[in-house]
Amino acid sequence: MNRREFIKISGLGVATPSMLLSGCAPRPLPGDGKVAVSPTVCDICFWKCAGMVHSEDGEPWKITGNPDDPHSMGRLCTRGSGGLGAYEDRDRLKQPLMRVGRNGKDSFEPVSWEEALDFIATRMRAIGERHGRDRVALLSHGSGGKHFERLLKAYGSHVYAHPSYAQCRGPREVAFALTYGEGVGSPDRTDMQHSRCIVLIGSHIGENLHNGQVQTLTQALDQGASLITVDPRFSVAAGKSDHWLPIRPGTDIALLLAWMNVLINEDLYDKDYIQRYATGFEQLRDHVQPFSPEWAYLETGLEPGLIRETARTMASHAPASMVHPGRHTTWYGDDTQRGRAIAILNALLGSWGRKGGFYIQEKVDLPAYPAPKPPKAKSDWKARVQADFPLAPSGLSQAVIEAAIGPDAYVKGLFVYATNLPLTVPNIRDRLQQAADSLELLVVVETQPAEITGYADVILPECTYLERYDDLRNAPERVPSLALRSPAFEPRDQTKPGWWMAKALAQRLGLEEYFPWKDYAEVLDWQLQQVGSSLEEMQRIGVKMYPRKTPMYFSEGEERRFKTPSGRIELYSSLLSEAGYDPLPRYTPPQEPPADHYYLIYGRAPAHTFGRTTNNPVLFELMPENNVWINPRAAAEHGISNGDYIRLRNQDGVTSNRIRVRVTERVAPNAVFMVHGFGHDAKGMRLTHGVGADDAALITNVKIDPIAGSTGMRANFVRLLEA
Ligand SMILES: Nc1nc2c(c(=O)[nH]1)N[C@H]1C(S)=C(S)[C@@H](COP(=O)(O)OP(=O)(O)OC[C@H]3O[C@@H](n4cnc5c(=O)[nH]c(N)nc54)[C@H](O)[C@@H]3O)O[C@H]1N2
Ligand SMILES: Nc1nc2c(c(=O)[nH]1)N[C@H]1C(S)=C(S)[C@@H](COP(=O)(O)OP(=O)(O)OC[C@H]3O[C@@H](n4cnc5c(=O)[nH]c(N)nc54)[C@H](O)[C@@H]3O)O[C@H]1N2
Ligand code: SF4
Ligand SMILES: [Mo]
Repeated sequence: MNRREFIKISGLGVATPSMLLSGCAPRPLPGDGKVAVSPTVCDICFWKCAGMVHSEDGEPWKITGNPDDPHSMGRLCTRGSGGLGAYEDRDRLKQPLMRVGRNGKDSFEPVSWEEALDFIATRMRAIGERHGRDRVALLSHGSGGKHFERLLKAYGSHVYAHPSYAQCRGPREVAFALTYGEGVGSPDRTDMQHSRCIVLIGSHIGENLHNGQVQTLTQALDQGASLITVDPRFSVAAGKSDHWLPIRPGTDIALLLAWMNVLINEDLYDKDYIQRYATGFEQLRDHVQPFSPEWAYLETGLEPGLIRETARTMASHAPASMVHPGRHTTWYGDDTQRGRAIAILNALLGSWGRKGGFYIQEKVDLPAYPAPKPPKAKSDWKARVQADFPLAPSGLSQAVIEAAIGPDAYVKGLFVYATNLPLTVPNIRDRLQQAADSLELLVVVETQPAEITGYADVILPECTYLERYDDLRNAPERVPSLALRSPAFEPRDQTKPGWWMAKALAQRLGLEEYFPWKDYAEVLDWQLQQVGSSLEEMQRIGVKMYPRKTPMYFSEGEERRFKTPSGRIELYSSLLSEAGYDPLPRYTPPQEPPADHYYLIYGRAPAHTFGRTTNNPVLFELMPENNVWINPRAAAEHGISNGDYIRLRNQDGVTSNRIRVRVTERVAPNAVFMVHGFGHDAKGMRLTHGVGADDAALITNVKIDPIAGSTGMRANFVRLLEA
């Protein structure tokens, strides 16, 4: 294969930010035109709120929450309301693009859909003949990825990974599955509106705007629930808390062990629940003996009295006492153990399966559209791609990229759908370039000219979620429901929905039998007919609720079998023990910052989702750049003032873009905080290009979790430099 270079798609014309924004001036109320309303499911983040898109004479007006929707409770967040900006963004991809090499220089040229799809199908066939059909992988994030998953399955490949596992909630899902036999799932099954006590460990709900969760947290607080927030930063949630525990970063397991120590030694745990459901209590009791609050004080910096008091508060409200499992949990590489400690603490409080703790999820029993069963995969891909992580239930994005490097690579073709890998998977740019060099086919399905497109052979422009159907939302939750995403507008330019691309490729590969429908409306209507609805009905109502078939909580004194090897809640994990890992959570002290360095902490801001919205003109207006939070003490030491621009240099000598300083007491003197998703170097994203700094660039020390295989990103440190 030829070596190929990373190409930055550049803007097509010269435009000033105000020109780029001008399409998005606030809209007047509708005039005399024809107003239409159509249902959607928001795709700006993964909470999947259902809403209604309002337009006048086909022109966008506004998006509102669907009042019947349990995810949004009728209200969309800032980002969801700004979703029209994704449709109107002038920098969107407009047509299929293909890499061409001329005079030793690569560039992208516009091609027709025919040409792009023929090229992909031809390369896929060649890979199948030369190496086997099991060698094409998919990396995807978001609901539309399903269409490509179906395509690859039909083709004979089963290699897929989503960054929502190894870069996000993987460790907590593995931890809860080891303990309770099932994960937390999405939406998180937290029964917050009934909680009397809520513990947030680095979960910054309020900045992390998972809509329904923010609303239920608020509801709980209005009803007088106690809130305990563990965060080295004075987050929005910390500001609403009864207790803020400003923990030394990376020492959460020490705190969790000390809390267990108090609950057990002061006899505050739910004895009946533990006796009825759990196994391994004696081992746990012995294990936590050395971890007194006094011991934890030296690790965490939190007063022993405060640790005792908060443990007692939790116990006094149990079982309506919920220690939140967090969501983005890939922190320090011991994340599955931290997740286990959280799961065990909840078992001691008896909160799993109990009102105010964690409810039992249910979804609609929705049949799939009739199609033949896809062929079995020819090889055990996990044994080839991620053999070191037998307990990881899902694909690891970084391992799939690794498995695409070199002449003997296992992965020969790769589809990337809606994930901007260079900013998403830590320390991956070089490896991604090497993978691109080795791969015989790299297809990127995108809406924007994001960084990932620069590595592609072919870029397929998808229309936004406002211009297409996708699968029905059928999420496991409190009350089962279905929600419809339907097109509010015709796809702009030459963009197409993912389902259309997958079907068109299937036709070229002789796989039509797996896509035996005309278009996606037919699939949805058939499915809805099976559950007493129709596309016509859903087009009107958007969300339909279904009755639960089983109770939402364990009933009093009920016997239950859990899906663990022992059939019980495993405080002591038999699977971890058999696989040679610590069967009870063990604390490993975190790395200390080198001299003159600060802990690098990152997170979310209400106005944006990662890097996918920073070029959205509506949301750009709300928050054009990120800033770096610095404690006044550190600022004074460096002679830095609020509003100054500085650069950050990490422990490995990597320097960031310039970033504006926010001097604030809300971050600890030994740490700095920044919002993820800025500092784009993709030229085609003209609004956001070069604005703010990218935390991913500074995350070069990656701590792989030995159990979940996920990428811990928080063991990085920065110095402050003049810009
Ligand atoms: N450094 C650092 N890394 C992180 C995180 C962090 O905080 N810091 N967070 C981690 C977490 S929690 C997660 S979940 C992951 C998220 O990782 P990603 O899902 O990769 O997040 P985004 O950067 O938003 O990239 C989404 C891409 O999809 C494209 N896109 C948007 N809508 C559509 C669509 O409708 N169709 C198609 N085909 N493409 C679309 C966007 O243009 C964008 O390029 O990142 C993880 N990585
Ligand atoms: N507005 C908005 N909301 C979002 C998203 C978004 O992009 N934008 N993304 C969504 C997604 S996919 C996810 S996964 C979630 C992520 O949301 P969460 O799971 O809530 O957040 P994290 O990013 O892990 O946590 C960031 C918090 O952890 C704190 N922290 C840092 N180090 C430590 C430590 O060592 N110990 C403790 N206890 N705390 C620490 C930080 O100060 C910060 O407040 O957000 C979701 N919601
Ligand atoms: S929380 Fe906000 S961005 Fe996420 S799906 Fe709901 S409305 Fe959309
Ligand atoms: Mo995430």
